[in-house]
Amino acid sequence: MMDFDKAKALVMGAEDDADLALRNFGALPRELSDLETARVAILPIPYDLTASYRSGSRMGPRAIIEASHNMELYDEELDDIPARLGIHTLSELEVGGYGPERMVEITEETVSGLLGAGKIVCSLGGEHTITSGTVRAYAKAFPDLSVLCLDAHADLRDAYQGVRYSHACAMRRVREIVGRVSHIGVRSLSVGEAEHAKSEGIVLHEAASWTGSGEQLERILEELGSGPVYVTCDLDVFDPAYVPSTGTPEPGGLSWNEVTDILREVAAEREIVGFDAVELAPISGFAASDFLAAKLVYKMIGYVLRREAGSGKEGPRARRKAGGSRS
Ligand SMILES: [Mn+2]
Repeated sequence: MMDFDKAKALVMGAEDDADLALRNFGALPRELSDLETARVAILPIPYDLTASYRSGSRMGPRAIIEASHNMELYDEELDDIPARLGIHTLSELEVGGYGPERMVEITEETVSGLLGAGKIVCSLGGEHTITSGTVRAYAKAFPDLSVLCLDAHADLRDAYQGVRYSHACAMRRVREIVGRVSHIGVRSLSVGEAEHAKSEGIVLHEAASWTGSGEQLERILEELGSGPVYVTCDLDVFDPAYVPSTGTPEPGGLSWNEVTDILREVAAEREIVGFDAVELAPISGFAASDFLAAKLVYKMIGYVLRREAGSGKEGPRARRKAGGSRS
């Protein structure tokens, strides 16, 4: 990754460039967004064919990327510039004309290719069904993968309206691929899903009982095991007061601080190898949800940076922090 001072010069230079009209995540200068050198690949998957209430999540990736153009690239919590990892934004995956099973296959192939090139892939939905494709690719590359699922819904139906690759079945499909899945923020499920969860011994950490205590976080880490973790964040895990722009908003959700506390803890204790943010269905003229989603993605990238910079894999800034010479 790029060292801090060089990234700082580039970021400050880009700020002064009124003509900067790059369409990538973060409106990053070329040096920070080249595919070859970037550690992170942003993959927009504009797909919402199986949406059951309000469609529009196909517009989610574009809204997140546009919001990210107005986001500060300095992270005050980390006192760092997460973009120095390098963030490349791919063009939108062309899946709009396909049924969900084919979309999942195309997603899997694309993500597999990116993993082969050593990228951390951040997929932007689109509906939650995309996660079947990303997790398939990740499970092949990381056999001991676990999945952290932040979602208001259990998504444990075997089929919905006759469709097995429906957004309402997203985690049932993921559970067929990966044994260790931890669900946080659940507050909406059918009686059939509740019975399935009970009979399979699936623990659903309900939003109403989530306090973010050390004990609860410890339990989540236990459920995930010690291997690499994939994070899937359905934005409806947030309370609609934070994120009203989703296909199926549910009252009683988590706050920004609760979600980032979970991500910070998991990123500190486990290796997060990939993530997605799904189900943002932008509401025209209402930007708060889009901005939150963009910042959430950048936060996750920041936590990955902190782990990689802190692990000694990368140099100058980590050493400088250890030496305490920076103030
Ligand atoms: Mn959901």
